[in-house]
Amino acid sequence: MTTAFVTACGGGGGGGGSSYKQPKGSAQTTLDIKGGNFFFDPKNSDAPAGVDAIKLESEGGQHTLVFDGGKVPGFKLEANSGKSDELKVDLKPGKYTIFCDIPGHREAGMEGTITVT
Ligand SMILES: [Cu+2]
Repeated sequence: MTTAFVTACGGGGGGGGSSYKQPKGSAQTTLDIKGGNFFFDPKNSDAPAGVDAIKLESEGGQHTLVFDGGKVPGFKLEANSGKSDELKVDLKPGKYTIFCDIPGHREAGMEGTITVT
């Protein structure tokens, strides 16, 4: 019998989203999405396939914008009241679900889609 010492202390919660690597090239378009308690406006957006920028603007409270299902690993926008956050992303055609990952917000309605064609 061997006792494996697997210490689970590595990492420590990551460095706050800096692991995401933005695609090269300029964005074809910028999706302006407003986040509030508890909604995205617009809820459903369309974007051309390729490199686009997504901007989250908080209309009140702290909110995030992430992709569901690990479709875009590491991508996370985070904005507090009156602030905005923006990142570029390379999107393939398809329908993506986005949501705010702050506990309770998605359930309260902070969910939407981005349809890429
Ligand atoms: Cu939120």
